[in-house]
Amino acid sequence: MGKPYARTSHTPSIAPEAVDRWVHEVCALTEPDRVHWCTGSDAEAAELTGQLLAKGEFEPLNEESYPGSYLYRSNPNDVARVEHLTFVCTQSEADAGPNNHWMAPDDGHRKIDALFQGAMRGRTLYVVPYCMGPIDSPYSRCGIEITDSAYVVLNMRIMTRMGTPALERIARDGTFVRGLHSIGDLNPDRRFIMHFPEELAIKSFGSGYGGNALLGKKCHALRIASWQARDEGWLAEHMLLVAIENPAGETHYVAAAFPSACGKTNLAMLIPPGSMPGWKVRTIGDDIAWLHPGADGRLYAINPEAGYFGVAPGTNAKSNRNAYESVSRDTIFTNVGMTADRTPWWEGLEGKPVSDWQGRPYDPSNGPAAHPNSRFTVSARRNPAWAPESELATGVPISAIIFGGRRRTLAPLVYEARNWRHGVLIGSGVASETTAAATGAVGVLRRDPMAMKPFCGYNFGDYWQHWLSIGERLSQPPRIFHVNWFRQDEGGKFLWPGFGENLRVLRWMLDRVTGRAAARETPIGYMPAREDLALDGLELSEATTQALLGVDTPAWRSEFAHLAGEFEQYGHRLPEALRAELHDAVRRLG
Ligand code: GTP
Ligand code: SPV
Ligand code: MN
Repeated sequence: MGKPYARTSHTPSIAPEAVDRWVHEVCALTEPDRVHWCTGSDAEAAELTGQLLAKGEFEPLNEESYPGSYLYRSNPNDVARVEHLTFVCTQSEADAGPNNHWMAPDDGHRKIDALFQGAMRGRTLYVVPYCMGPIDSPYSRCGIEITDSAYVVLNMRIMTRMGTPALERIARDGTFVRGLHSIGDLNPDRRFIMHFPEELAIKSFGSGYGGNALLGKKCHALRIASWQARDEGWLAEHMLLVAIENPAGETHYVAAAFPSACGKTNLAMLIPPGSMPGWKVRTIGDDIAWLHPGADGRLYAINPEAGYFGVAPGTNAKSNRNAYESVSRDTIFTNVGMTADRTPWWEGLEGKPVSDWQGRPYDPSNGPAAHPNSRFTVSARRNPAWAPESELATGVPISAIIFGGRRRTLAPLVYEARNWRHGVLIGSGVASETTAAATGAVGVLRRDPMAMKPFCGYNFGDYWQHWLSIGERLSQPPRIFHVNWFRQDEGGKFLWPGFGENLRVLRWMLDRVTGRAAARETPIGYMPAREDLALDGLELSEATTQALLGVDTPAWRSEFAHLAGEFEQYGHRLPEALRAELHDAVRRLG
């Protein structure tokens, strides 16, 4: 039985009554043994770490080479986002749209509250106040996550501005997003991730994995925030944010939306290639951007996060030195392997694993040592290329928006939209091969508009309309581009070297922004000719360059026919202007 509402001596005096009342309601429902209000202090983190070590949930790593770092192994059935169990619960089903799984709010609450009933018996309930964005930014938004997982608390402490300053801001704002989370019994049959955007509420049960459990991230900063952004006139996007400085000292800010595990972290931390001396790249964000039209007609962006929850496999000193150096201390590793001297290990590193991500002795016949979606959690401040602009309350002005996907064929290395409206069409047409970031088959091509298919908290038709209206408010809109680093030959070999070399493509984009680079007009948009891209030293064959920079007209015709078919499911919610834009795009193919 629940206890009646009463502030206790453990309630921080700054906690607004609405917060305290909600904590009591949740206690009555979940019946925890203890309640802990998180302050975000070092001592608190040390204590939680000690508890996880004592229970064997954290494996200590080599204290000399990886100080302050731990390995966490999740339940093998709980290693990725679960899109089929993720719901948007709005009064009207059409508001969630065909792009979301929908449940009526009453049904959603009933279903998941039944699971929460008594779920925290014997456990500690943690109250985790957090702020998405710099504490003093008018663009930031706060939330409180209630969870029974100390692992979640420690991750939230790295990924957000967590603790007392956030609770103070909540008291000032008078509003916050309510996120309720329990790892439950990790039974996939009792696992749901539910969103109630009309109530600014999230309820997540039965998973401890990143996007399902760190509620500030995809649940709040994308699904709930995209809904708020539509109402308030801004955009919440699945985008990295990066500062690029040319040898003349000019800095441009670029935002890029790629689907999960398609290269955002890598691009955000790019190391300029030897062929581009004097260029500097600094990271503002690697996953989420909140974009606001500014008084000067430009688009301004903040990164709501404070850390990286990055894909481990493939990360090494050559592919992504900044990430590799970031994770050398104070890092939580989830589902990677380990070497004999307790060094975290994943595919793409030298050395030899002795245990795999499930803690078994490593045996190649069991598959990779690290789970393909194994991750590191680390503070953004650990990144040698961390940009101080990350703390700017006003955000940074965006010069270019890039969309991209993982496509073996069709999409060329780069093309540029004719204007904002055409850019919205290009974004809505993003398609990509599925990755290990979500459960289900890998390598299947699917439409992933603006890389937001799993994350848009409302109907895509309304969302595209919102994108079009944001464009109308910008007198100096960013230019919009599309890239594909993942073209392959018949043998499955990547045609483009990628990683640091991608800066060659970004350089062309920024030269387009400043009017310094030429382009040719093609039926799909503006493209560089071979000589417009600095390709020196790459030794790409003529055939490879042609494949990377060519437009296969018949294939694009069928691509657009397919897109037109998909648009139809949005019915009258599809903006007329987008239908007209697609019509023009088809006409240009002849
Ligand atoms: P999420 O955190 O899931 O949103 O992923 P992300 O978009 O940040 O992807 P990330 O940068 O972690 O890259 C995912 C995988 O793509 C890694 O295995 C990288 O090594 C690989 N990758 C990244 N950039 C490139 C590139 O330019 N070329 C190729 N071939 N692979 C790349
Ligand atoms: C993604 O899947 O896009 C991620 C990891 O960035 S998660 O936090 O699980 O969403
Ligand atoms: Mn992501």
